[in-house]
Amino acid sequence: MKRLLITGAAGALGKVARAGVGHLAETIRLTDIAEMAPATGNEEVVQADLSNFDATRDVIDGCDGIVHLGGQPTEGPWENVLNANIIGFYNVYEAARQTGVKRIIFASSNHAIGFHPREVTLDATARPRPDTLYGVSKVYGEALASLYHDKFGIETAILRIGSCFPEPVDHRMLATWLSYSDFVRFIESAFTSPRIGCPVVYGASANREQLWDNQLTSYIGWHPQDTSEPHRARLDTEKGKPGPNDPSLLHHGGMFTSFAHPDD
Ligand code: NAI
Ligand code: 15L
Repeated sequence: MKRLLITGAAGALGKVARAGVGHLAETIRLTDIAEMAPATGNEEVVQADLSNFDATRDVIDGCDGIVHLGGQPTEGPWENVLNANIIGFYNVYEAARQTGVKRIIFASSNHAIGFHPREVTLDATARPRPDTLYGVSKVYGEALASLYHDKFGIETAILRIGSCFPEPVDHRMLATWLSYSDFVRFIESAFTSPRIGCPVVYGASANREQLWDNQLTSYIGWHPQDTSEPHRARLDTEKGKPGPNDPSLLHHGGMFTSFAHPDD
């Protein structure tokens, strides 16, 4: 690639991507509504609000690929979900169409399917069952990705990320944890695979407990290498072993299923 754009570059995963994928393109363009560290090496830094179409088009113009991480990253007021995700996701896809972007990674979330009961293993064919307005916005983003692939030929790897943090912080994350290194490996696979189409991939490391099955999208060639298991004993000590009816272990989305309406 000549130029790869990372949105949400000031955020947690944006910083991880920034540190890990510099080799994937001649130039890495970084964007966020928030301030970012100054450009070094082959980087360009452009501050922009993705809810503004013209600003989004300017930042996307000249890019071949996008790692789209920017937006509202959890449940929050409808106004935030609407601007950053509903409007923001549309702006990214429409600007990508107008400027000829070929391939996108869309950071979706397990909260797009969060209300499925945990004992049902899900694959890419699972129907959406969002657990929050945030989850609804991710289902909508996935639908946009599908439309812009089928109608306009833009490929998207839809990554339904579990819990991408330095380490798992509770028992649910023993199943949902995605290590930073496996996240970077996913970006590499999605941009080096010859053809990806528009697959739904679940973003979890090679944990002992698996809620998700990526067999249907194995052609991408992503092989997670890390596991949450070394953290189990620490979590048992710190948090105590959860019982079978622990509310955080009833659904794929954990406690998000019990969040109140964010505007109440
Ligand atoms: P984060 O909150 O650290 O980063 C999000 C970034 O988006 C922030 O830097 C923020 O300034 C930027 N942003 C928000 N509104 C914007 C706008 N209107 N225009 C431009 N930039 C805007 O979140 P994190 O953890 O890095 O997540 C990145 C993406 O991955 C998000 O889309 C999130 O929904 C998704 N994700 C993350 C998971 C995780 O475990 N970290 C799990 C599932 C999904
Ligand atoms: C997400 O979608 C959030 O972005 C992240 O902060 C975590 O809450 C994660 O899901 C999770 O389910 O652990």
